[in-house]
Amino acid sequence: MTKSLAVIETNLHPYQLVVEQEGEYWTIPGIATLAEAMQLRLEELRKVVEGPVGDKVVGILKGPVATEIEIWGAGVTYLRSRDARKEESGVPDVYQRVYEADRPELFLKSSAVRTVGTGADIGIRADCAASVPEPEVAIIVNIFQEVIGLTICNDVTARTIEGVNPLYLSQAKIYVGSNALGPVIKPIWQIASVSDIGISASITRDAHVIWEAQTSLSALHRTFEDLVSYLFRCQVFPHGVILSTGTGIVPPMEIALQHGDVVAITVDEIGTLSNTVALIPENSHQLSLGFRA
Ligand code: DO4
Ligand code: MG
Repeated sequence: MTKSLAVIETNLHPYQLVVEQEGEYWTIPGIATLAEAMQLRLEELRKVVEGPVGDKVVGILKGPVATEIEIWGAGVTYLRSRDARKEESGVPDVYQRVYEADRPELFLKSSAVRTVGTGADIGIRADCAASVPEPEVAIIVNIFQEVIGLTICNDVTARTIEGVNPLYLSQAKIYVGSNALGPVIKPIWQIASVSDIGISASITRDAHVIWEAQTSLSALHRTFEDLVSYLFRCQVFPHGVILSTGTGIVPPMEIALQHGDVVAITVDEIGTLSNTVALIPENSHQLSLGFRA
């Protein structure tokens, strides 16, 4: 029976790393969080995870993160993404050039508090006409720059804002509910052939699938090693890092997310990340503090 890694909220810990098997969770002897697991070399981690588990625990499944770990994104790493950006942007040349360049596009995407897991709401900005899901495979990278596992990322994007000007990237990429990860981390040693991994996504509205598409990791224009090596240049990641490797699936221009839509992303070997879309009001900060609008 294969084991996955999951992060759950328990009475004792908001982000407890556990072994998941058929929907049940078990503690990992000597390791409480994903940040702690990132301190081990891949082979050491493998021995611990494949060894005897600890106690059975119950908790709420969250995105597989830890408070200290940053989530980064890579962009324009598939032909489909390059073409979609060229179509939506006033400056298409920027995307053509980065697709062809040796240096990839890399950007800070999210943190633990800005990440949701499967089943939670993802957000669309009230001040953006069209937003889209970006179904991606994310790699979990330890402090030795080794990929220890894969998870699914929905790099939800405020398409209109990014299209107006590429310098608005952070506003298009980072806002309430803009990052979903999960449902679990599939350890890399359990994956026979990474390039054969299929990725599919759908948007369901009022019980009807209004859009679906597929790709596979074989269409990724960069290697994991290349992306990791650029990400670690002139950087420190003392707790490891999660890097979402970019989208190869982008809805056509006429499709935009609406409040109540359900986005499901399925990746072979990992599972399905499913989230309902919620409209994020412009005054969400004041509302979160209980202020009156
Ligand atoms: O260039 C903007 C970001 C692109 C991106 O997120 C992707 O290709 O996945
Ligand atoms: Mg993306």
